[in-house]
Amino acid sequence: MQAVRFHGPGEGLRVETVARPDPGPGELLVEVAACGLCHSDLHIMDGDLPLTPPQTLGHETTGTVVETGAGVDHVGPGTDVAVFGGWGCGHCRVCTRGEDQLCNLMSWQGIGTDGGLAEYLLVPDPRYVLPIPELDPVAAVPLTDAALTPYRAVRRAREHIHPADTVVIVGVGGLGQYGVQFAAMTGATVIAADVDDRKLELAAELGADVTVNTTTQRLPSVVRSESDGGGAAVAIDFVGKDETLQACGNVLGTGGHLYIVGIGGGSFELSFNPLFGSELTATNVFWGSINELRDVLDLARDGRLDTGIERVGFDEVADAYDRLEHGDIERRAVLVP
Ligand code: FEH
Ligand code: ZN
Repeated sequence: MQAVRFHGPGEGLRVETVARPDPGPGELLVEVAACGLCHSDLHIMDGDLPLTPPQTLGHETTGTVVETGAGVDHVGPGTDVAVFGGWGCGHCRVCTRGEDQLCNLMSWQGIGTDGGLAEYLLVPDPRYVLPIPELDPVAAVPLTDAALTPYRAVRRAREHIHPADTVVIVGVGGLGQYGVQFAAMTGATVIAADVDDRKLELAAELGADVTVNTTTQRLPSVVRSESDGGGAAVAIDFVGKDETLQACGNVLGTGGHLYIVGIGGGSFELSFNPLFGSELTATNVFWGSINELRDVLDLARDGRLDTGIERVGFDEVADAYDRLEHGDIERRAVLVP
């Protein structure tokens, strides 16, 4: 089968022919309908994660079950599925509560285990495939990561968001555009901040009440005026660099909460800062749980999510990652084998 293989930092990606996997006991073979290209893959290609190359990338996958190993009975060949990609050991405390993504990053689909940028994907456990009988598998593929991760952030932030509050979304790219949609569902005033007007125009279409281009506008003054001087109740950073984390700190009001989703490697000092509100809380967000993926699939089935995609073929993957790195992908680029 064809697969997009990573051979180590600086080695780039190669489309190669590799053996099609055979599912063993408890495993499933999924014929890939689509697999998303994620900004996190760029960090992987830069060597920010200790992968053992060669490795098939891709952690955002949908497809059709074509073969199952012994003992797999709840889903059979011919079933269209969304693949939960945060694969773990399956039996530790976080796995048994369905938050397998918190178990071990190096077990994940497309991180420590061959991923979905291929014609077929071997899934290690039937708990990781969720049937999607009412969704188009190609259109649904961003739900498994680009939507799932922001959903977890907003679900965790929900207890700190009242309808009269202001929520700031920093970075409205592949994940932030879903963060806007979920934040808008809370009823709060949603302020979307980015450096790219095209992304901000999309954010406004997807539910942002106010958009701020931080290259020409001062985010803190916009947030202060939108929040009657109180500052934002919640800020979600989908970039995660020093400057965006600092920008979030500058806009949170007293008792505000910062959710860090982007893995830009930045840091955020919670020490006293006269420009910050007091008693701030910051947390990072790691992908989403199996049941949160069920929630996202339900929202999509009910027509409540806008999941735009850009289809690419194997021979266009390298160029698509290059465009992603330069901010030239508007929705989610997805490989359709
Ligand atoms: C993927 C790989 C490594 C870290 C984080 C991620 C996220 O894109 C998963 O949502
Ligand atoms: Zn991702």
